[in-house]
Amino acid sequence: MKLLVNPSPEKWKKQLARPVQKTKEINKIIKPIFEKVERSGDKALKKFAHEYDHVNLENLIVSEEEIKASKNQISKELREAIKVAKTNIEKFHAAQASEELIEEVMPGVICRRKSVPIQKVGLYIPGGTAPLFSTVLMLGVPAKLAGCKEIVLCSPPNREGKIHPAILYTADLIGISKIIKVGGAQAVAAMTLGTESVPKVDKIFGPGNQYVTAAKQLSTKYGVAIDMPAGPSEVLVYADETAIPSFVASDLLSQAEHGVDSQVVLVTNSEKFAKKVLKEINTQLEDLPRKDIAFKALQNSTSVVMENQEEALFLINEYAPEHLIVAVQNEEEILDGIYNAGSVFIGNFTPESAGDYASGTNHTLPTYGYAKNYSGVSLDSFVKKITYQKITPEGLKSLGPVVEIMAANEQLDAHKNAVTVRLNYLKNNEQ
Ligand code: HSO
Ligand code: ZN
Repeated sequence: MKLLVNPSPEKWKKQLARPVQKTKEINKIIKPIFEKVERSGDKALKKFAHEYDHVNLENLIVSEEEIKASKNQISKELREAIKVAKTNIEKFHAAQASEELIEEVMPGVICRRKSVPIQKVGLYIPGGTAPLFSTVLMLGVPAKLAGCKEIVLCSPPNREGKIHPAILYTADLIGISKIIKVGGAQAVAAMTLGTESVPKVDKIFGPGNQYVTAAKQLSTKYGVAIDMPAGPSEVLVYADETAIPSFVASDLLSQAEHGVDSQVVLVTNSEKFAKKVLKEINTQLEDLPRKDIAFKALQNSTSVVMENQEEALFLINEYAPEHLIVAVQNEEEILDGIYNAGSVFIGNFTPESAGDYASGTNHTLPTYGYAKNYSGVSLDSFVKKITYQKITPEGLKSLGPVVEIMAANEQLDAHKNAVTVRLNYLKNNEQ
């Protein structure tokens, strides 16, 4: 981990810059995948499973027996933990529901707005080194609460042609039954275009590697929406000497173990504290099974000593971290100064892991600086809002002339006429 002491903005901006994504080369690989899926459907998906997942699949759809069997393939303790997490996530996301809004803006002119579920959603759950069954909760729970009609879950199979039982168990617990063994860009292509086994969806959610991310971007060209653009996961910890070095080190490492491209940043007002954290990182790293991954991630990571609080806040907001941990004495003052962050973890006893799994907030968050202009996944991500207006004859009498003059000045006479014919009708039919 690199240590910068009171660096100039140019210096830290350069050091904290996210790696440029190699979209051009990746798109060259993604486009033919979409074309093959479009042309050959399930047949193409099976071929990809053979090529990339090294497995020959007869059926892409996970059978009911496989789903039922998953329960006994994971421990009772894990099942109970998943249930607690599910309840918390449900509570927090259910509380996000907004009531229908009705406003009579002038007499007889009534405007309404209502949330309506996105009908068909696709959830992508990565497999690989860490089976992210927690992501099933983070995407599946709000999808169910929102009332989405069709929920499709895609996840890559292992070499035995199976999806991790914790993923299946969690999906079943939420009530998701359409689970398909397909991973990578081809999964996104399948949910975008539809195949014999995979329904075409309206919006695709979920994390993934660069290929999945690029495929999601491409799917938007086909009229599919995506949760948000994505890059590697990241955390920024802002701590002072009231924080505990071993806690801070554990948080930085928990993010570093996600992948070699993860970014972790420590910002502190004390060089002494920064050095203590770095020492702790080295100690804790030794015992981690994923220490090779975490070690590599730490090589691209930075500790910044920033004695001036205002400058520290400027750095945090400019970096716009996906996860921000605030472990300082004057936490409320700092929180007031934060306007760019995906999710914030406050105080010494709120590790990022709590939000990753079970506190109730969503862990699908904007990375790569997108916290400047995107929110994390929430109940809102699974609905769209339809507006309505109803105008009474009285209402049109007052609003009509406003529209007529505006339309006339935009030189759109048909627009004006749509009001005029009605006002004339009302005049002629007045008793
Ligand atoms: N930190 C990840 C979420 C996660 N962590 C899943 C563990 N499992 C991105 O927010
Ligand atoms: Zn995590």
